[in-house]
Amino acid sequence: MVASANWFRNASVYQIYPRSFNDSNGDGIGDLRGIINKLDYLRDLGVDAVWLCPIYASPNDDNGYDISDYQAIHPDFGTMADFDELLAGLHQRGIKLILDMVLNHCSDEHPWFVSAKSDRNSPYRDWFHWQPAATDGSAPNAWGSFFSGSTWEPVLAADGQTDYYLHLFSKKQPDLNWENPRVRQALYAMMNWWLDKGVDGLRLDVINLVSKKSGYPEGEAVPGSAFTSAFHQCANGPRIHEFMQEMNQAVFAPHGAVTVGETPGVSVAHAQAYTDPLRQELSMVFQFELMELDSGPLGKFDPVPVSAQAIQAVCQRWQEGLVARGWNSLYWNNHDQPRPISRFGSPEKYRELSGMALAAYLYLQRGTVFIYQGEEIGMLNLPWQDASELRDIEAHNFIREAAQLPEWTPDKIWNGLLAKGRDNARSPMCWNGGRSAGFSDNLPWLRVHPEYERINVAESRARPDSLWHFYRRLIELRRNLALVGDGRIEFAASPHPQLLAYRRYNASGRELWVAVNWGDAPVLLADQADLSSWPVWATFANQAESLLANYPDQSVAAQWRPWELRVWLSLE
Ligand code: ISL
Ligand code: CA
Repeated sequence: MVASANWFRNASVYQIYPRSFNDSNGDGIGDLRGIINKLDYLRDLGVDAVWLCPIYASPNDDNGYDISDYQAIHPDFGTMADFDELLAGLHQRGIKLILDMVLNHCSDEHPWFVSAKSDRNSPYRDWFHWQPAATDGSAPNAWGSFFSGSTWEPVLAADGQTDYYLHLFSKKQPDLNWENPRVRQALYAMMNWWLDKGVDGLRLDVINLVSKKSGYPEGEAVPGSAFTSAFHQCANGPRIHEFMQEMNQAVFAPHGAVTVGETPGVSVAHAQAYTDPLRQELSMVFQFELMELDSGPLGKFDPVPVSAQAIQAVCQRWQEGLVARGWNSLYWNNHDQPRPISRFGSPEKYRELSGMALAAYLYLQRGTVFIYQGEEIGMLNLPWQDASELRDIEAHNFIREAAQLPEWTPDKIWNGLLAKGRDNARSPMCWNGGRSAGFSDNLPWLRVHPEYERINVAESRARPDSLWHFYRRLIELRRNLALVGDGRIEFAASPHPQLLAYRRYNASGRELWVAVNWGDAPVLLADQADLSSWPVWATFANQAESLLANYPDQSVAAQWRPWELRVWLSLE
């Protein structure tokens, strides 16, 4: 039994979407050797670990989240020898590796499912969720998929009977039946195989969906959809904690592996149960409340504005909710979410200033930080021309389904995709101002951001006051300041709706203050009453050292410039 790891508490993890990170062989697709060629970049940025999105054999219906062989490297990405070299190269630089594990479903081209689908008597039949058609031949119930349409796909058997299999995502991603202990044991053996190679942790894809309610109950209808919510019927199901604890004992604990569960829709209460160390389930989870703030009445593709106060309220709820039991992850984006400066910041007028404010405000809270490739140079959403440029199955299925629904006009659909489409995050990493932004010697699989000559790694690293250097200092500060990992947190009431602030503190009395003017408009706290509402603030400004700022000079406490950030540490 390996001591349970705690390295993750002050850590900053860098998420790599391999298809879009760096192409070493000129086929327009990122690959493992491309990552190997950037290991010194990761060391220079100072990250503590890498989360690597799926690299396994897959037909790429969902870009690798549909796995057809869990222990083989997709030929687009290279070989197992390349993987071993990458792992060694990371470890030589003191960087740990977290692999992505997709356990709720596999590919319909996985041999398990090929066998199950072909023969009702296959030994693999009950590795999946099968249900007979309803009496009228239709799907067993009206559950709706994350990727539009029904979650049930019909299969006509040789005897003329139609059975349906469950897929919460695409029809090429059949859900695995976790009620079957042989399924769980096979998945545990696979994960142990990777951890035995020296992998340090696992990111668990939609792990809170693996325990389904028996009988697949109908559930409530979802506004703006012809379907009920499969998600609400499957999230945090009846045996979920039993399964997490079994997996922890069989896989994580013996290796001291760090785990982060992706848990769409998780509440603070559920997260306490998943991440309370005494329960021995997961190290932490990805919650979605910050990511759902801008979802309007018709869902994620119906974006609404988000206020600074709403952001602080979510942070406060999660920070206070997990301070005694559990652990937070802290992230603004990933391969499923749009670029954070485009979404929450000021992409036109204050791109880097708002990027610095976003990063410091969230990443100096209590939790493990997850930075997504390109975030550190302030990459933005793309001005996509039309749907032919998009590659994401979620987008194309959404376009097809929404076109049938009266509340979705073509403009509303397209504006939703521009703002929230997952291709925004999957556009190739911009390394320099050269051909294909230095990502590839050929035409990349997905459009390169048209502003790559202005926004790229080489330009950002060459400028000492850039967002890239700010991230490097922030990552270093997080790792070296124990207060960030272990300190308590108190959010300050704000004298102005744009001003957000909190303090980190510990028993020794040291304090770290973080405050931001969240918006393009300057704020002047002229009114003495305003200032007095921040008593510590005014005092603090004179008895502390400035650790991090996004303006070169420290203006007076009353005046706040656009997106101004201040981080102060009390003197010893
Ligand atoms: O994409 C989303 C935005 O709403 C999320 O709903 C996302 O689909 C959900 O969080 C599950 O994401 C994970 O599982 C999917 C895969 O497409 C995503 O890339 C992965 O992060 C199915 O494996
Ligand atoms: Ca390649």
